[in-house]
Amino acid sequence: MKIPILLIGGGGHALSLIDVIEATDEFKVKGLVEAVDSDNTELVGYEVVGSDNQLEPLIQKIPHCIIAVGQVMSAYVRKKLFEQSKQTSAIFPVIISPSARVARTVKLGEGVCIMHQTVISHLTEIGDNSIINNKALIEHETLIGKHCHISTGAIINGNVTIADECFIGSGAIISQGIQICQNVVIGAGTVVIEDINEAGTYVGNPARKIS
Ligand code: JB3
Repeated sequence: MKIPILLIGGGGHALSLIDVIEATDEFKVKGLVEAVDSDNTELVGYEVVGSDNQLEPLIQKIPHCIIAVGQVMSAYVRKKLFEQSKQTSAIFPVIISPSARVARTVKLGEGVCIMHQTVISHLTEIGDNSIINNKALIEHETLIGKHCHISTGAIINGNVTIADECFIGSGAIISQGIQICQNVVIGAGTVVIEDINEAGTYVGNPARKIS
């Protein structure tokens, strides 16, 4: 029997996540939890069953949940919702698309979502509440922190370290062995060939800091 799961958030990322969940044999979407000021009532056939101020009673009824708010410029909302839910009896399962390839030794934190057609090689570790979005490639022995989003089609080569709360944009390339510190945003298509030791936003080939 499929496990009912609560999605916290009901926008674009929730749509991507719903498609991954619908493809699994493990989980079925039971409902969405929206922001207090949202007037959304449903999303592609799934009901909004409440808002953040009803999180605790909702989680008592449906303990498995996943943060379905995405992140681009900041991990703030995803991290806040994850930590708020963790103070209840919430269970954050790992969700893996059946079309993803995840090597046997990969370690995945709570609430990690591995989306369609991603490839994750041996001895890689991914921290709690991180998103590995559709078609991303993460090579061997890479360490990715908590609350990160590796966006669609990004390429992370071997032995890379990415600290907590980073965003790696679509199609970005991170060369082998690179280290990226906490709170870094890498724009779409950026090529990173040197370590990044200062929080901020980086774009271009080679990557340069713009803010
Ligand atoms: O790049 C890709 C493939 N996806 C992006 C994703 C990773 O991030 C997507 O294109 C968006 O840029 C973004 O998706 P997200 O976060 O779903 O954004 P948006 O479509 O704007 O929807 C935000 C949803 O989160 C809305 O339903 C908001 O009401 C909800 N939301 C915002 N703050 C919240 C909160 N929901 C709850 N429960 N609590 C909040 O505090």
